[in-house]
Amino acid sequence: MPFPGLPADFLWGVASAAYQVEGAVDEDGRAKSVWDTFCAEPGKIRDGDTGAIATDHYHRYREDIALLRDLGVGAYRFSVSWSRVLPEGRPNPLGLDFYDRLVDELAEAGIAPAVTLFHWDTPQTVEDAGGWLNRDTTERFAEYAAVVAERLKDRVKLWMPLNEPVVVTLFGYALGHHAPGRSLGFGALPVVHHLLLGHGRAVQALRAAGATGIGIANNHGPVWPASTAEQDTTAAQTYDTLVNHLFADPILRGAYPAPELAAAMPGPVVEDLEVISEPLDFYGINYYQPTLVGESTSDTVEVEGAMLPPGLPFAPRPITGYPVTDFGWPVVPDGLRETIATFITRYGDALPPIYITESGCSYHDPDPVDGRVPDPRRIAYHEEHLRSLAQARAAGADVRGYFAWSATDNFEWAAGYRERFGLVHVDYATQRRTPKDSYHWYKQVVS
Ligand code: GBH
Repeated sequence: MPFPGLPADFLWGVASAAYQVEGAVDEDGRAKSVWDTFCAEPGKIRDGDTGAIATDHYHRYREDIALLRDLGVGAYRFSVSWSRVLPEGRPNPLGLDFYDRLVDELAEAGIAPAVTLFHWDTPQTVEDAGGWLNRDTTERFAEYAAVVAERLKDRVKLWMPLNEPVVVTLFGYALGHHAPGRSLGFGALPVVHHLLLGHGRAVQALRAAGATGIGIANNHGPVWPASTAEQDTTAAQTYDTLVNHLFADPILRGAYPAPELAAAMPGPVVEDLEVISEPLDFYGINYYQPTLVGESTSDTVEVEGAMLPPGLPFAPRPITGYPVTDFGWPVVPDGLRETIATFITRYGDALPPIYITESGCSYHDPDPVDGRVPDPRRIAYHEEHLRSLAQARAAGADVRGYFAWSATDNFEWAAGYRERFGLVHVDYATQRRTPKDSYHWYKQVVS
C-alpha cells in the first residue's frame, strides 16, 4: 500500500552504523577505534555500556537481513568500520570479507546496499596521530574510501563518505561527550574543515574507482528563534550558521557561510573548497528535531548531558508544546518539511536529489509479550514524518527515499542501550530479535 503523496519508485530503507550493531570488536583483525577507547573510560557511557557486543550483528547479519527481506525494504544503510578494513593502515582481508558477505547477502535478498564510510569510529591509531585535527587524516580517509570502493562498488547503490560531521565536531571535539572526548570549544573548528576535505577527497576516490550514487548523510533541522526580539533572532542565526550552513554551504556552494569561519580554517582553504564542493549525486538529510535558540544567558545550558561553555553568543532553549520521545526529544514532524523547504530556498539548482538518510525516535519499549512489542508512538512518529515528507514533495522537492533509524535497537552512543530506536526489539541478554508493531506497520507502507 503506497504512502499517500510518495511515488511508486520511492526508496524505502532502514539504517544502522557499525559500532552501534556489530560487536565482535576483537575479531578477525579489527583494531580499536576511538569508540572502544571512549567506552573503556569510566563514566562516559550511561550504565557503563559499551559496543563490544552490541547486537552481535557481525555474527547474526544473516538473521538480520532475513528480517529486512521480510520487511520488504528496498535498501539497507549500514556503515563500514574503518578499523576493521584498515587496522594499522593496511588492508585486512578478513575485515573486507565481512562487508563482501554482507553485501552479497543483501543482493540475494533484493535489498540495495547504502554504505556510510565514516559513522564516527575513527581508528585509534589515526586519532593518536591527531585525528580530524590533522590534515593527514583526510588522505588516510581517501585511501580507505578507495579500498572499500574497489571491493564493493559493483553492488552498492548509495555511498555516504560521512555521517553527521556536525556531531563529530560538536560532541566529539568541542564538548567531549562523544569519542574522542575532546573539549576544545571553538578550537574544534579545524575539525570541520578536515572532515569536509576528507569528504571531498573520498568523493574523488570513489569516483576514480568507478563508484556511482555518491552523497553524504548530514544532520539538519530548523533553528527557531526564541522570540522576535533582535537578540534572539541574531542568536538563532548564529546557531543556524554553525550547525547547518557550516556543514552544507562548503559542499553545495563551495564557500564557508561567513568570512570569519573561512579565516578560522587551516590550510589552503580556497583550493580545498574546490575539492569539498565536488558535485554529488544526492544529498542525504538526517532529521531529528528543530532547535529553539535565544540570546545568551548567564545560566549554563545543557545539550544532551553536556554543559555548553559559558560566554557563547546563543543558548538553546527547551521546545515546549510538542510531545517528547522517551529520550526527551521533541517530536516535530513539520520540521522535516521546513528543513527541506529551507534547503531549496538556500541552494536552489545546486541541490541534488534528496534522501532522508535517517529519522527516528527512542521509546523505552516494553519487553516482548507473546512475540509482540506494541510501540504506537513510534508508528505515529514515522507516519507523521512521512506525511511531512509528502508535503515537501507536493511543494516540489525532489525527495527520493526515507531510511528509518533504526533497523534494530542498538548501542545509542553515550546513552548506551537504554534508548531504543529500532523497528525490531533486541533482548540484549539473549540477542533475541522481535519485530515491533512499527515493523509490521512499516512493512505495509513499503510493500
Ligand atoms: C544520529 O544522530 C546518528 O547518526 C545515529 O548514529 C544515532 O543513533 C541517531 O541519530 C539517534 O541519536 O538538543 O537534546 O534535544 C543524531 C544526533 C540528535 C544530535 C538530536 C542532536 C539534539 C538533541 N542528533 N540531538 S537535544
